[in-house]
Amino acid sequence: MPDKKKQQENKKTDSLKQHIEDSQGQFLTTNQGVRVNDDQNSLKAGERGPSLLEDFILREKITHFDHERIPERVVHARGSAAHGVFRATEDLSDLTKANFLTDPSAETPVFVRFSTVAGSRGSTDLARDVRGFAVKFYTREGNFDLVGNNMPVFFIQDAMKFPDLVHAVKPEPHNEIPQAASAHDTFWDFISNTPESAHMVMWLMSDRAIPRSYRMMEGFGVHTFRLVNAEGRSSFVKFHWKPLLGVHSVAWDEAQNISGKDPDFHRRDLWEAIENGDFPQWQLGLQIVPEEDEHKFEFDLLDPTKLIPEELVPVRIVGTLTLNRNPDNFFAETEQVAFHIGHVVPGIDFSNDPLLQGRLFSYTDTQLLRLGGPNFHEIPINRPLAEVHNNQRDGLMRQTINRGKTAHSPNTMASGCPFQAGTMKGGFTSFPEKIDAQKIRERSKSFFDHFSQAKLFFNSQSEPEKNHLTDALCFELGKVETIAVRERMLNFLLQIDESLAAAVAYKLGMHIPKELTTQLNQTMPADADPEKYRSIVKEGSLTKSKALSMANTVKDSIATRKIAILAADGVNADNLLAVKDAIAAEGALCDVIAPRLGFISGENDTDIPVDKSLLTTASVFYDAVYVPGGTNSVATLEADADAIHFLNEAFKHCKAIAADDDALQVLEATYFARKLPEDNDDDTVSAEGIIIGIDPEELGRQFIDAIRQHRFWDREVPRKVPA
Ligand code: HDD
Repeated sequence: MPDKKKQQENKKTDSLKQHIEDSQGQFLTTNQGVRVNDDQNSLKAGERGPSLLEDFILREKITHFDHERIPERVVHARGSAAHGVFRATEDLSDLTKANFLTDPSAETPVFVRFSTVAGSRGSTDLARDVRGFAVKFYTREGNFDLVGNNMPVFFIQDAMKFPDLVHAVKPEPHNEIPQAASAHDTFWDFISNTPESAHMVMWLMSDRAIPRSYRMMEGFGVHTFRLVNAEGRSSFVKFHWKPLLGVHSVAWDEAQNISGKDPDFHRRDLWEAIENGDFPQWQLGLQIVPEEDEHKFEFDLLDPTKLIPEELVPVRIVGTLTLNRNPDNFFAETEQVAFHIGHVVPGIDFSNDPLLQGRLFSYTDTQLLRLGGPNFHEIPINRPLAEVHNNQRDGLMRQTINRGKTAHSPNTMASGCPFQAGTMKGGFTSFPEKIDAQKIRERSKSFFDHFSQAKLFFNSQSEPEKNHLTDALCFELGKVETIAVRERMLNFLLQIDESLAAAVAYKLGMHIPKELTTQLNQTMPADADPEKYRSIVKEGSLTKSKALSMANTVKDSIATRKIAILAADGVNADNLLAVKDAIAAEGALCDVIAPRLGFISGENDTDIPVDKSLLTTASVFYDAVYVPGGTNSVATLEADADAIHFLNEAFKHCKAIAADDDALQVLEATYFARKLPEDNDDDTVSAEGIIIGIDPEELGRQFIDAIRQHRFWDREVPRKVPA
C-alpha cells in the first residue's frame, strides 16, 4: 500500500475496532453462535417435500433479511460519508471554551456525511439540489455536530414551515413523480407563495446545486450560533467550510448525463480520492460578530435566509478538516450515524433563530423512528469518545449494562453519583441571555426584506453564472404545468432582477407583469410601506460580494482532476507518456481511453494499458481531454463516432482540450472544428482552452494551466455545439 494511502488511525477508529467483525478464516454460525453445516438448503420432509417449520436456520436467515431495512431519512436520504480529523490552527480561548477550538495540538476525530436533500436513498448524486454537509466532532468534551449545507442560507425562516417545504419538493404524493428533482408544480407553487425563499432559490438555481465533487464545495452552518468563552462572554458566529481545492461545479447538461451514466458519481469520487490517499481538506472559517454589534446590519442575524457578506465580516480561518478513511460498512456507519443540531459542547450555544430552534426538536425525534428507540447514541458510530454517565436506563436495544441499584438523583445510596458537573468542572451552562417577552405567533419585522440579498447574489455572479442561473429557472419553470404558478414566479423574479424575469418569461412564452400583480410578502404587515418590501439593495449598501461567485474561487491546482487521453493502436507513445507524466506530477489522474480494453501498441511498439474503453466511459467523467498523435491512432479516432462524440461533449461542457499537432484531424472531425486556434508560426497555439502543439513539454504546460481554470464558460456563447 503506498505511504499516502495508509489508513489513518485515530481514537474513534480505535473505539470502532471492538465492534468490527471479520469472517476471514471462520466457520459459518447462526446468530446464537451455533456452527451451521448448510445454509443453502432448507430442511424438508423428503427430497421433494415441503419445508419444515422446525428449520431454525432458515427462519433466522429469512427473518433477519426481512428486517434489514430501516426507514430512510425523510430528507437527506442519499449520502456518503468518511472519517477524518479536525485540528485547530490557533487557540480561540478568547472566543470559546470549546476544547477542540482552543488546543491546536489536539486532533479531534470526525465523521462527515454529505448528502442530497430531496432524493431517495437510491436516487442520483447529480440532482439539482442542496447538499448536506454534516460533521460530527468526537471531542474530549462530548460530541459536537455541525449539521450544515453547501449553501449559506435556507428557504424558510421558521421551522414550522419545514414540513410544507419538504412536501412540496419531494415527489408529488399522488404519483410519486418526479424523483430527486425540484422541477415540478408543487415545489414552485410553494416557492411562488413563499417570498422568503427568494435568496435560497437563487443559490439553488446557481451551479452551486450541481457540484463537481463533494470535495469541491463549501459548507456552511447557516444559522448564527454563539461562541461562549470561559468568562461567559458570548459572540455570534457563522461557521464556514472552505475546500482547499476550490469551489467547482459541472454543467447542467453534464449533470443530467452523469445521473444516467453513473448515479454514484459523487460517492465514487469521494471514496476513490480517499482510497488514493488524496485526502479531501477544508478550512474551518468563522465570521465573528461581537454581541454588541448584533443590530448593526441591515438584516437580522437571526434570519436564516440572510448571510453576512464577507466584505462586512471577513472569514477568519481557524482550523483544518481532513477526511482520511472510508467507512468499513455503509449501513453501520453512514446510514446509522445520527446527527443532531442540539449536540453541542460547552463553549458553543444557540441563537434564537426560529429555524434553528425548531431543528432542535426534529433531529432526536427523527432518530427515534429511524434507529428504533432512545438508545441510538449507543450505536458504535454515534458513541462519544467522552465517557457517558447518567441515570437514563433501559429502552429498546439498550447495550450498556449499568451496575448498581441507583438510577435516581439526588441519591445518597450511590454517594450522589453521577455528580452534577457544575460550572467549575467544565459542564455545559446555557448562555444566560435575558429574555423578557410576550408569547406571540408572529414573524419579526426585521425578517421582512426578502429580496435584497437575492439581488445581491444575482448581481455578484459572473456573466456565465448568470446565464446558467437563468437557464436553470427556464428549465425548472418550463417543467411546471400550472400556468398560474409560472405567472407568480415571474412576478417573484421581477423583484430580483428585471432582465432575469424577462429572459425567463421569453423562454416560457410569457410576458413579465407590468407591475406587481400579487402581494409578495405574506408576512408584511398591512400598514407597512410596500416599497420597502420590494426593495432591491438599499442605497449605499453592498451591491456585489466577491465570495458569492464561483468565478472567484482558487484556480491554482489540478490535483485530483481526471484527464482523459484518447488513443488507439499506433499512438505516439512518447508524447502520450510525456503529457501523462507531466499531469501526474501535478497530482491529477489520467485514464487512457481506447476503442477497446486491453493494451494498445504505440508507434514504437510500446504497449500501453487501456484504462477504459469508449464504450464504458464518457467525457462527462473527466475534466479535460488530450489526443496524442500517431498516424494510425489518429485515423482510427477520426473515424470513431464515440471518440468524436466524446470530444464534442467535452467542448460543449467547456473543458480544456489538448491535441498533438498531428492529431489535428481528429479535432477537425468535431463540431467545434471552426473554433480551433488559428495556425500561426508558433509551435503551440491555444484559444479558449483548446491547445494544439508540437512539443509535448510545452503542450503539457499549457494544458495544465488550462485545466487549472476548470472550465471555459465563455465558450458557451454562441451555443452552437450539439453533442
Ligand atoms: Fe435538517 C437531516 C441540514 C433545516 C429536520 N438536515 C439533515 C441533514 C443535514 C441537514 C445536513 C442530514 C444529516 C445526516 O447526514 O444524517 N437541515 C439542515 C440545514 C437546515 C435544516 C442546514 C437549515 C439551515 N432540518 C431543517 C429543519 C428541520 C430539519 C428546519 C425540521 C424542523 N433534517 C431534519 C430531520 C433530518 C434532517 C428530519 C432527517 C434525517 C435526520 O434529520 O437525521 O430531522
